[in-house]
Amino acid sequence: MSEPSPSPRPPTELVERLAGADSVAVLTGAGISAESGIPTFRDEDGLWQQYDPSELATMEAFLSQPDVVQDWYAHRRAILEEAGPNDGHRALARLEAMVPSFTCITQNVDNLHQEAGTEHVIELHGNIQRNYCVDCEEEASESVLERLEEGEPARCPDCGGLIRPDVVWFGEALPREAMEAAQAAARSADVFLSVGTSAAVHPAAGLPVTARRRGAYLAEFNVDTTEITDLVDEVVRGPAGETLPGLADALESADSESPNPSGR
Ligand code: BV8
Repeated sequence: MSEPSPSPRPPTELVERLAGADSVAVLTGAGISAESGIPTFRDEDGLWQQYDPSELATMEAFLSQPDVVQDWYAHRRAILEEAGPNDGHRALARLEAMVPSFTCITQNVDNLHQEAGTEHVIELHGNIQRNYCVDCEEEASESVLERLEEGEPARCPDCGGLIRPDVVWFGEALPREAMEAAQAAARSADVFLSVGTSAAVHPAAGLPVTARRRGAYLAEFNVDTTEITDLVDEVVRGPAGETLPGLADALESADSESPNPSGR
């Protein structure tokens, strides 16, 4: 069997910065899950090309057509059942073990960082695997959702309220604790990586800006330019499933060559 091709080597400046970093923060978006087969939002084949976000990812849309919105999230959970973390998610879990303080701030709702083994994950936009009743806020089990009669929305068995996914819709505030923890991580980061995000959605997109303003070395891992490309110190162009393993490999060899390897 042929050897896997070596991951592309990242720029040395970024590796040196990481090797000397106490605190590293990463903001991830849908792009890191693209190689797991999960559609992004704004790419040509993305979710928003087929659906209008205001039609499905707002409370107004949910209240006006709850069964349609519930079906859309059930469809996305079904895609997730076939998907698993990719080499990009796994590389971030490796990075976490090699730096003293590591925070993975994700806009994704797919749980793949946790499945890849990353321990310190901040979910800014919630998690599609969790659902709850809009009235009594009781967490809803999978079986409640399965009872989705054709055209009838799933309802809470206790109070009859509508069941919604535990994600942040447009116009909804992000979970306060998550946002405060993410801002603290951005403010204290020596190195901040923006991975697989178009940086189009706020307030998450403000985190790399905060980090850079507070002196972090800011690198962007993406296949394309984004709203913050002009701002970053370094662009690592390519699919995260290839560029992040290359970064983890390079940091690992830098650590093994240095007299006092970083890490916990
Ligand atoms: C709020 C739902 C206030 C969950 C989502 C300031 C300025 C401008 C606008 C606003 C602002 N403040 C608020 C707004 C309004 C709005 C907003 O930002 N609108 C934008 C569109 C203009 N923000 C909000 O409404 C937020 N709420 O601010 O509330 C408030 C305060 C108090 C009280 C009440 C209210 C809520 C934002 C969250 C919305 N929810 N999704 C779900 O169904 O999933 S947004 C959606 O976009 C996802 O959460 C996603 O995470 C997020 C960001 O998208 P990306 O992850 O970046 O994905 P995208 O497809 O855009 O890009 C993919 C990238 O990957 C691309 O760059 C591509 O090149 C790259 N890529 C592809 N393949 C790869 C790759 N990179 C590497 N490797 C690859 N293989």
